[in-house]
Amino acid sequence: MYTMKSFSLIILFVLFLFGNFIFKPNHFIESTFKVYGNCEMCKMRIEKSLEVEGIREARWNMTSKIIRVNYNPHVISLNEIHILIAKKGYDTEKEKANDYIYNQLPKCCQYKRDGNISQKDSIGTK
Ligand SMILES: [Cu+2]
Repeated sequence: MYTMKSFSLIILFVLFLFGNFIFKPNHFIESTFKVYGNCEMCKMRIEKSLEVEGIREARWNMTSKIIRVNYNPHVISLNEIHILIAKKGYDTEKEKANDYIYNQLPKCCQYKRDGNISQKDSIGTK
């Protein structure tokens, strides 16, 4: 049964090499966190910012300010998701949007920022 054994070993080795690749597409998890915004337009911008590879669905609730993101952590990290949103001018509970981008939002979309998050550096282009 020597050949059978080597065959099994080869199969195991191939699974080890490509397993991550093969199983990637179905590995989705869900995360919820706070994103600051006001209206339907904000909702559109926030959700559109997450139309990228690795994210299956993103739904922001205008009332609760909570976003629910269904994503593949092998493709995109939660941190990257926060950054994508902040780059569109919206503070999340972890990332603060760049002031310049925030100020370019329509007045009605300029949500209250005071005390939203204890801040480090803001995200986005100057
Ligand atoms: Cu808005």
